Amino acid sequence: MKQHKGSQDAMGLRFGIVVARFNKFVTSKLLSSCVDGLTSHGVKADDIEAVRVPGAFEIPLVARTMARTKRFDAVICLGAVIQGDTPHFDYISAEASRGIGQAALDADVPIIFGVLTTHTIAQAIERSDPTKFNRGGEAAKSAIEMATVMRLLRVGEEIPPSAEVPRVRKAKKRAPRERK
Ligand code: INI
Repeated sequence: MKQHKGSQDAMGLRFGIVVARFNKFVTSKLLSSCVDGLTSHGVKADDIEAVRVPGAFEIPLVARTMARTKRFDAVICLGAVIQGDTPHFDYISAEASRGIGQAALDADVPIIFGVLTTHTIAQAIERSDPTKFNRGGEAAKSAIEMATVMRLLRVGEEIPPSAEVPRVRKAKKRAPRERK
């Protein structure tokens, strides 16, 4: 049996990060652990681009747009949706997860779900603590594994994953010929 496995050697790979500002006390920690995770596996700081968005609801569109540029081997989404007293949580978390999954399929680029969805603030603080299991660092590892395994699978494809998207020229419209 042939097996394909990603690695944690991220040298030369490029990553996009989309990070929500909502619950910044949590998402800023996710971001720093994610960047540390990438650079500690060999990614150059210049090869990481981060975009901030208002909240988790806005993440999918920006992640999809970044992924579709084909400038990144993977895009990492970071956010924190914390349950309150209203059903708002359900709408935001459902849309973020559905949208991020859809964006990856649309763009054909790995997009990593590093969005915390927790019942309490304490749970969110615990899962973003850089000294403990941290979802930002975990997201970095998943992104590297997915980027490397996709490179393996794509050997032989004509367009490498991080190549620029070729511009498609629109055909000029010709005036219809007059019938004789
Ligand atoms: N956005 C979050 O990222 N986390 C939350 O917990 C949250 N709550 O609870 O409201 C949240 N709301 C904002 C939302 O993501 C959008 O930014 C807003 O609705 C504008 O579209």
